[in-house]
Order: sequence, then C-alpha cells, then structure tokens
Amino acid sequence: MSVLDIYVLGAPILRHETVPVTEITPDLQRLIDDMFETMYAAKGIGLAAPQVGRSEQLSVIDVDENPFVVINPDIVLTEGKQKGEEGCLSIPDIYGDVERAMRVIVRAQDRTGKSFEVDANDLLARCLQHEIDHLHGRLFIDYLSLVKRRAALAKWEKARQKDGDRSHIRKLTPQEAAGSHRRDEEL
Ligand code: K2U
Ligand code: ZN
Repeated sequence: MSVLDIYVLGAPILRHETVPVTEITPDLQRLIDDMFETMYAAKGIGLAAPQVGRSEQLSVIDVDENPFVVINPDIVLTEGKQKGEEGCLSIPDIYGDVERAMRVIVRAQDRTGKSFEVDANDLLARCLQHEIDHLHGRLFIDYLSLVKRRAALAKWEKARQKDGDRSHIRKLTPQEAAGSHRRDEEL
C-alpha cells in the first residue's frame, strides 16, 4: 500500500464531475487501500478519489473506527439541519462553518460491488455529504458567505505564496506517512 499525494485547491480535478465506477478491478481495490492509508496519514475521517487525482465515484470513510467505502453513492434521504466547522484535506489550514443535513440515507456499493444503505447522523452524515460533494466537484468553501470565502481564499493564496509552492500537490511528510495506520492500531 502507498500514501498518495493529495491534490489541493486550484487543481482542476477537484472541480470536475467524477465518472461512475462500472467494474470492481484489482486496480480499484489497490486504489481503495491506498486511499485509506493516505486518509489515516493525513489524519482525515474521509477522502474522495478526486483528492488523489482519480476522477471516479469513490470515497473512503472512517468515523469512530468504522472504515467503509462508498462507490457510486447517492443521497436518497435528507432530514434536519446541523451547522458545524469543516476543513478539507485539499484545503489545509482553512476552516469554516457549513450547514448540512443532520441525517442522510446514502445508497452505494461497497468494495465488492454489493449495494448497501447507510443511515447516518451528526458527524458521519456531515462526512458523507462532504465526500459526496467532492465527487461532484463541490468543496466546503462553496457554502461559505462571500465575505468568508474571499477571506479563506486570500489566506490560502498568502500561505501558498509564502511557501513558494505553485504546484497543486500536497506531499505528505515522512512523519505523516509513518502514521498511516488506523488509529486503534496505536493502542
Ligand atoms: O474530504 C476531506 O477533505 C476529509 C475531510 C472530511 C470531513 C470534513 C469536515 C467534516 C467531516 C469530515 C476532513 O478533512 S477530515 C479531517 C477531520 C477530522 C476529524 C473531524 C472533522 C474533520
Ligand atoms: Zn474535503
């Protein structure tokens, strides 16, 4: 398994619609494994395929040591509202409050291609909505007010100019990569 590079804000792929998965292949299984390793290394609880440069309808999720994969996910029910702070592994160090549905039911395929439904609330519901947005080229900053979005983008650009980094790739550090196992394995 490998820790993959993460594409960051400004990379065109993050704004593209992704392609449905039509076949579960060994390559897709390898991508899933690498996405989990990358997500854990980056201390995330979700990661979508476009964030690692693959424009396919696939995200990995692990909230409270419950890892699962959603392939070709659709939100079939939304209920209630919740407002909470979000960040994004593709927009490091930028945060903002986002209103989401409190509860969602998502229909998807698992990593064997078998269809399933997940009925989620609170943080898991938020994470699913965040990851499914990624599969449709949407980012959490799209939900910020114009003033807050401009402030976030200005902070982002200032940080990138300071780094002198004009690429749209975030390479995880060796220290991050060393932490790519699931957290409960540390116990
Ligand atoms: O897709 C991603 O960029 C990973 C996101 C997923 C996420 C964002 C906001 C709220 C829930 C999930 C995060 O960067 S993962 C980092 C994180 C860790 C613990 C709690 C919330 C966010
Ligand atoms: Zn994100």
